[in-house]
Amino acid sequence: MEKRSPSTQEHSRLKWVWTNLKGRRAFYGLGIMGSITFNVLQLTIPFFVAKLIDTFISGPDAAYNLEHNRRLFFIYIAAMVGLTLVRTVIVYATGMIFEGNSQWFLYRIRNVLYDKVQRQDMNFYNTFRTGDLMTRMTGDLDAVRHMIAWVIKTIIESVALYTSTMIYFFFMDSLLASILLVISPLIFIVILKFRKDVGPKHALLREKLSGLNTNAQENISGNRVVKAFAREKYEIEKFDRGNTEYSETNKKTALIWLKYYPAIETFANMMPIILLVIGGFFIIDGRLTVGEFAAFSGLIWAIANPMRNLGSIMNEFQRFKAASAKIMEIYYSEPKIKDAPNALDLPDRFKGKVEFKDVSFKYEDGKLPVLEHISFTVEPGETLAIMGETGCGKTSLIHLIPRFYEVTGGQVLVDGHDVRELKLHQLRKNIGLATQDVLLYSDTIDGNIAYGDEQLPKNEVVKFARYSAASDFIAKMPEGYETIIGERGVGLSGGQKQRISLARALAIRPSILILDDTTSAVDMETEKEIQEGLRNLDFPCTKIIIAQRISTTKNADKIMVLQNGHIMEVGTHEELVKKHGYYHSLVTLQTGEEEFGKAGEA
Ligand code: DUT
Ligand code: MG
Repeated sequence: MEKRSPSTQEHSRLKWVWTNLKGRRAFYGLGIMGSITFNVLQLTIPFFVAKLIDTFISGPDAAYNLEHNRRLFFIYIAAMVGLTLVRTVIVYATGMIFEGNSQWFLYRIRNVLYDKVQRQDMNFYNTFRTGDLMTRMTGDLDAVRHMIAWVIKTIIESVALYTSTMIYFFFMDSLLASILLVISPLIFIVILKFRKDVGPKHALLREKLSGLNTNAQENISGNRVVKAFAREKYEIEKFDRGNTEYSETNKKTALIWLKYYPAIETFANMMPIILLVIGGFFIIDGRLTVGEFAAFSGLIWAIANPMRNLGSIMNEFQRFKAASAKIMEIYYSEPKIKDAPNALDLPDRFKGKVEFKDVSFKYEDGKLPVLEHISFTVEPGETLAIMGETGCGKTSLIHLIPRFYEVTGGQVLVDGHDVRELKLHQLRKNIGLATQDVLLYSDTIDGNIAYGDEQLPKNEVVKFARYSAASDFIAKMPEGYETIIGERGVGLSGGQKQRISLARALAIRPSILILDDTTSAVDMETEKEIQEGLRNLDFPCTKIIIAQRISTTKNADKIMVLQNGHIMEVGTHEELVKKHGYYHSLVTLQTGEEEFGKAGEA
């Protein structure tokens, strides 16, 4: 297995954040400096208040100073007003910096994640569920943004405020400061215990949310199945259960804090009491001035609040931890199928030769091999038809040509080159694929057909629609080619969707056209029209067509019948009919030319 997630240590998470702030680090640093400055400046008011009290109100020279030192009085007042203004400007600016940077980070990471998800190979999509990926790109990302905008800011503020206040306290009276300091470790012990309790809850909470989103997403996109089976009530109840669980987990997480909160609050509230009692004695002893006492009590919140904040900081930090692990998993994921370092550069149009050399294939999560010892060649311009009962490996086989999956044995060659040696982009640009489950975008019909080539002129779009026998029904649509078709093409019949998907595959003028059961839902008459269209394409093209109908396959240059991942029969229509094997029995069944008994025998 590929290693998808890096170290889960906290420091590596923060390092990841720091790495991704590249380009904004100086700006972010400015925000941090601003936060520190603002919090140190918080000390100035109590500092000047202490000076005012000791100089003009309760000091020994108070009366004299009040009479003869008025200027000093006004200087103190002006300094207080001025510093308050400066603080306001700083707090505004730092708020903007933190918010701006966090939004910038969010934007950047969201783009990276989208890019990563886009480039993943099929296996990734088999592993991750859409709802979970959506949770990562929304809720989890927001938790990380919150870390940058709020948590880090609050940590810095708390540390700056606490430290500077403590230094100031020691400066005024080291004994009183030391007594107040003793409370801090007690709060720390409580917070560390809280962290141990709440961490796993956040991981669980995140899982529950992802489950809820996945459930909602699958239901909304699968609403037709729900309706068809009249399972609305069941689905609503199922969602309700998930919702209740999520809500309960949320409550439990919040309750954990309530368990620790009283202890923290008690310790924090002890500070003013200690100050009052011991500070009072110190004033009586003349050890402390009234002004200093006022400064102590005016700033006692500045050491109590950071302690109180520790709880929310720890809580948010745990949320960040759970969310960032999920984001980093995608962030560091690498598609396994990618260009070889020395991939061939073949910018020209491919000729369209396809060759399988003793190919074997097994899905990563599957036990049994899906394809074994498959060898065949399709020359440029030829048509290969693939038949075989459901589950025999037809779709798996054609998915190896655009290298959606890697072979487990043998080689797939296009134009004589192993597909692993080709640039993925060039390889896939040369292949037009109409997949078995048609997925159309919520866009106009024109936009859907021109998906692979945005520059495609309108008349060309119409031409490709004509090749795929879609032009007639499109002309009858209310707004013709400009008609918007819904998500997954709601509003079109199965056969209509298939024809648009065929036109889309043709519109890139592929050297290799692969059709996976693309005409299964159209009537015989329309199918004939499509075959006519495919014969008259105005560009050379190798065709590989999976189909169940003899009428689709009989004109192919080569027909290959798969069974259980092996080639059972291969040849032209005439050759295979003579063989009296599986193909012959299909002919019998589908045309009714021969009596039932003979077919059964084959
Ligand atoms: N299979 C997997 N994982 C996948 C797809 C398929 O294990 O992601 C298995 C199911 C099946 C085998 O591979 O047993 C072959 O599947 P494939 O889709 O290739 O069969 P098919 O010939 O295209 O069947 P159908 O005619 O129903 O489309
Ligand atoms: Mg299939």
